[in-house]
Amino acid sequence: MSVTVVLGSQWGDEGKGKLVDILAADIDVCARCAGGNNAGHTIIVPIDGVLKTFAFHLLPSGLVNSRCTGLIGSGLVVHIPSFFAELDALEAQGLDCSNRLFISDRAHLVFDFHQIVDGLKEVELGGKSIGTTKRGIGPAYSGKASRSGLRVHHLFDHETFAEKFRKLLEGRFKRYGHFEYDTEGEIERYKKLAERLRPYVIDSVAYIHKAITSGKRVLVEGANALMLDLDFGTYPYVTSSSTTIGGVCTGLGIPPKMIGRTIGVVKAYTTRVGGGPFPTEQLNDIGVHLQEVGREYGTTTGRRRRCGWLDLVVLRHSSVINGYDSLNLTKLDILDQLPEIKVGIRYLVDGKELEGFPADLELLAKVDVEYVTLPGWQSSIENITSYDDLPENCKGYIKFIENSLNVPIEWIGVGPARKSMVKKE
Ligand code: 2SA
Ligand code: GDP
Ligand code: MG
Repeated sequence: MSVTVVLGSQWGDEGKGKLVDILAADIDVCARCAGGNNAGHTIIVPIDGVLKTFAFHLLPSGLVNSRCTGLIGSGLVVHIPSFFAELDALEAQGLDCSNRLFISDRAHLVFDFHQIVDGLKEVELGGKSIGTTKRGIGPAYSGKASRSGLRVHHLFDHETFAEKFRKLLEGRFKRYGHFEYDTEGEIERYKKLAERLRPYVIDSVAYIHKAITSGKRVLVEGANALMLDLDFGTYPYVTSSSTTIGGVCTGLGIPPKMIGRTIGVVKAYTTRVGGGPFPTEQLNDIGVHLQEVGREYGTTTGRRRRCGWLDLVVLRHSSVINGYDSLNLTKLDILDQLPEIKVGIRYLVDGKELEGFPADLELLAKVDVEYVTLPGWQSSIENITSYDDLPENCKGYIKFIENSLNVPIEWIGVGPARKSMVKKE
């Protein structure tokens, strides 16, 4: 009776979706616990001998496996039109999700006005904007925290829904001025959407407890990543949900003792989308190389991702909070051509080492990153299937990370496709 959890260890886009898809072969339920359709998980799998690419945003990536049921937990914020758009797109690609996709009646709703407000807030911030995905995530979680949000179950009491919706919107007009919005049209649209949504809505607490206690294998798919966590990330340049192991319990309503193992996904270098500090960022040829070879573009917004060296200070911070049992090192193949690879090992301020990852961004701006330089392997590892066959310098890089974090690396990603994953015994 235990749950497996996959979490992002850096600033997101580590390749969580690919690992979730691989693990989903032996999983009954794949659940999302936090975030919304700001996430972007790309999966490349062979279907009838042809490689197909699936992009997941709100729906759990485990759905590619036809025996896996997807659960959208209570900790999420859900834009219902996007839920259906994603579902329709997956079904158009041949993925039949009927009777195996559920959504919690406690999940909060994201409306178009949240997305408008997301954009307006970013404009207000000017040069200090967060660089959000503009999917309305922050405004919807703000409504939840201020106890004025609407939840999925509200959709099924149309009169109350309409009344609360009008009130919510009035509040936004007061705060941001009157923006164009078809309030009554939106209320009518949700009346229809509610009917389409009804078969998907469940009491997710009862569902997941029954699944776990009856021996079903449950996998939780983390979205975003530790450094984007509302509490432990680079606040305020974070998302508005709990992206850590804590968010698994609060976002699904399960106790910590039901979590069996936690796998951290670590990209072999670092990327970040949007604004905010990034100590090992490389604003030079190395950054461009990683961006281009790694095809580092946002899965949801198409934005270029900022790139830099691996940062062990970030990973230690991430590891102590999430307590990883093992790691999946991904995109190691992107380093194939480099003669030398650097790894950030310590942050120094005025020559003195900082103990952890600083909360204060002013302090973070002053850090000097100390690097070690490791030799590259300068050969392609994409078709390698066994750990022993990896070049010695490549194994050296893997061992260096493993030893520095004191967490075993269990999987090594050597290419984007499902088959390009080396299992280290
Ligand atoms: P938001 O929209 O309020 O959650 O944005 C707040 C910050 O969180 C970052 N964020 C992300 N960072 C990496 N990947 C994300 N998902 C997409 C992807 C992003 C995309 O897989 O590529 O397509 O641009 C994601 N979602 C949110 C965001 O950049 C802000 O820094
Ligand atoms: P997620 O948000 O953590 O699920 O990651 P994304 O899907 O947003 O971004 C990871 C990108 O890297 C996707 O395009 C994946 O197809 C790709 N990818 C994942 N693992 C590997 C790998 O080991 N090698 C290479 N070359 N690409 C990978
Ligand atoms: Mg992503």
